[in-house]
Amino acid sequence: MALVLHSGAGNKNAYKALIAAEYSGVKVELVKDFQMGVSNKTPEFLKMNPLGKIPVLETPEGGIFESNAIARYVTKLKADNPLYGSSLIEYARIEQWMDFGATEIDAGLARWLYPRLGFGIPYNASMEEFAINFFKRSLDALNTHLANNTYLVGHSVTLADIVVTCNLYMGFSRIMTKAFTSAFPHVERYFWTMVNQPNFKKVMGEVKQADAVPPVASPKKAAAPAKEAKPKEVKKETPPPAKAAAEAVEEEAPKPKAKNPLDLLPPSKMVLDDWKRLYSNTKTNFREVAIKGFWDMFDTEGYSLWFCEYKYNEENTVSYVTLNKVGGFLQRMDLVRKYAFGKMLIIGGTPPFKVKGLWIFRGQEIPQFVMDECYDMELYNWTKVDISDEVQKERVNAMIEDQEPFEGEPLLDAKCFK
Ligand SMILES: N[C@@H](CCC(=O)N[C@@H](CS)C(=O)NCC(=O)O)C(=O)O
Repeated sequence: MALVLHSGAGNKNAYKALIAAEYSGVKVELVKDFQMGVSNKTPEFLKMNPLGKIPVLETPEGGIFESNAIARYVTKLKADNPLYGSSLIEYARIEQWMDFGATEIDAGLARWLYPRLGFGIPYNASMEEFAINFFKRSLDALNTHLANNTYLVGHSVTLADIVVTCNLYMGFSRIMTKAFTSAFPHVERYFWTMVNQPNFKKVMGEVKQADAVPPVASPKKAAAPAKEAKPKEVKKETPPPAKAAAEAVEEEAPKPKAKNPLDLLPPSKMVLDDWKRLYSNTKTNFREVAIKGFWDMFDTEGYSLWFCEYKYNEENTVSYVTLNKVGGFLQRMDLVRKYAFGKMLIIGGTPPFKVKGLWIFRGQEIPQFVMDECYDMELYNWTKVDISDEVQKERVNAMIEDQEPFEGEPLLDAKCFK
């Protein structure tokens, strides 16, 4: 009998086991036609979880409730699962971060979000202030840890990352706007890196950050009876336990896809793909062939060149963390691949490493949708290249060809976005 997870399709607590299952090669199926308020009230369900809460995992040996316990069980079905680290101390730290997720992130978020949704404790402005400060303290600690660590424990994804990301998911998608999260840049980087991992994406789909703090639900709405019985649409976030009150935050219907504004610009004589090909195919005489070819084809009206420099270079104290950070940035720039080319240099023989880059964007400005959708952009200072200045032009050349030393220092690595 396959393992059956009893939950709606978009439940952040159910995601924990589903993502762990993807990493572990374990088959877990979501129960069919789950209806909140109906399916979780049946005698069969209550036998598996007397609390009547979801998620519940149905196994051949009976039910398991509590999402962390379910995720642990699924993880342990695979012998020596790397999701549980490779030593006792790693195991302990994985457990530590999972507890942190439950008692700091989940609890902190609940105190802030649920009163606004009219669930549980009634909304009160000074209690909210306390809740936000409590939560910020937790996020600050997480941010400090992530300044020097790509993952919570060790050098790859563990169950701690799965659980804590699922805990953060509700915050990012429901209440933590960009204005709030920008104070925690490492948490931002971590969260977006995690939710874009293929095994997370398969389960969570595309994650979007909340663009506003939900308004306080009116007492009438808050007190309204649960609409739990309404069947859920697959792949949409199931509101938190407060589904009754969560009426206040209606799900939006998908909007038709608008044409990219860059496609509306006057045509350019420069074909970016030609440049990308020339760059990739030039193996010798790079300066004479590729760099010369670049300036021959560069269209100053259709494209612009930009230098970028990481704002927090002093934090780049660990080489692989710095490399991962840049790698993640380039992954997230995928949305602009048709309209951009970039070089990112990781500079220095010893830490802290400097990260500097060169980008070509279609149009005369950095495209707004990139600024809006790729949070890394804000972590860099951007300066438009003045190509009438020979010194700046030569710097462009040096960056394109990974010149070493670069500005007097060796290169740790050079990455290309093409
Ligand atoms: N600590 C539990 C939380 C379970 C929970 O609160 N589930 C909510 C949905 S996210 C629920 O079933 N609420 C229904 C209710 O409170 O009756 C876990 O991690 O599994």
